[in-house]
Amino acid sequence: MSAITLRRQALVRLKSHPTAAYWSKCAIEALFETPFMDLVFQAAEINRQHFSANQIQLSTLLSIKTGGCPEDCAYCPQSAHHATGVEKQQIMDVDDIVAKAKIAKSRGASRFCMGAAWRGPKPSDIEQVSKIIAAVKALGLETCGTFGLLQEGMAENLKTAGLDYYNHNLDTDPERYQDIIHTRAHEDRMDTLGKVRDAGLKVCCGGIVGMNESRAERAGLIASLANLDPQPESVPINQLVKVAGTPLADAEDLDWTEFVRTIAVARITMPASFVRLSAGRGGMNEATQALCFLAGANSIFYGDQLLTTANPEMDADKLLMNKLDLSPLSVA
Ligand code: SAM
Ligand code: DTB
Ligand code: SF4
Repeated sequence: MSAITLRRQALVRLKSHPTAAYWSKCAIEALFETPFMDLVFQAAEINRQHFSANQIQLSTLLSIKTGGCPEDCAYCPQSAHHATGVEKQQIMDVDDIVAKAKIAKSRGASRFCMGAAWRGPKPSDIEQVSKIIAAVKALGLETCGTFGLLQEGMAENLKTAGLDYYNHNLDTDPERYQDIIHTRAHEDRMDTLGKVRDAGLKVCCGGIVGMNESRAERAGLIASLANLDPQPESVPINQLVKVAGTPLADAEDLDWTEFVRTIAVARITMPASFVRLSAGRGGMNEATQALCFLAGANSIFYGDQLLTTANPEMDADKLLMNKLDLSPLSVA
């Protein structure tokens, strides 16, 4: 049996000592409906019980293999199914990646996250990324990889190479998964998350909001994350970056209060996890970001570029952190 499972199943299998409460979609919807000020206050209180409220973790992201992905994720500019103008590239050279990682470290990032536009890596890709991971790890950075679905043994290979975290998002409400992605199933993601846990890697697992989902569906996404047992160490909450050519290019804007609510609900339901205010910060003003930090977000992507789209400039983030007296969390 895999070491990660949905909490409902865990309660059946491990009745004697469940590790945390099972979160029903209904209970999470009720949290979403809490008056805004009460919700943010509750989330801020929980945040302070587990974390320093004045520190945030900084991760820098790099796309090490861009474009031409065979998957058809409706949100993604790197899918070969969508005409977005993102060109297919080969995997970057180790030296070029290490150069980027050195810059990230010198600017204050504690983790370097490497993404690849694959359905999943081939054995030869694992050999190549293992060299990359070892070289980045040797710089004294935490390492994170997001390479898609993993086959048997691959998570162990990544762990041996020096990988700390594996990012693999559940992305949307399981009940809606097939409306957003047709080339794989929610269960395929769960299978890889199990392999990642079994190999002893830390789990980074979150999702995207602003994809025309209902509030109930946002609650369904948070439930699917909060009921992972154990809960993920890191939970990226992405606001959809709308990219021309993708099926979601014209998605309805999500009101900023609803985004802050989503952060607060993630913090309350996953009290000990880092909650990352991830993609979408480019479209958010400073005050909204500050409210997200108050509501429990304690990590950001720090760098001018996400994978293929823009992120706030590092200097603008430094300025914001100064204004809010937030200091970067260093590697333990
Ligand atoms: N191919 C791998 C996979 O899908 O797991 C790794 C790379 S993929 C780009 C990593 C994550 O980026 C996705 O799971 C999704 O959450 C996020 N993402 C992709 N496009 C996005 C967009 N337009 N806006 C926000 N997040 C996005
Ligand atoms: C995550 O949850 N968000 C990041 C990271 N994990 C890999 C990716 C955001 C991608 C945004 C669209 C782009 O730049 O291509
Ligand atoms: Fe491929 Fe990942 Fe983009 Fe989906 S999200 S199209 S799997 S790169």
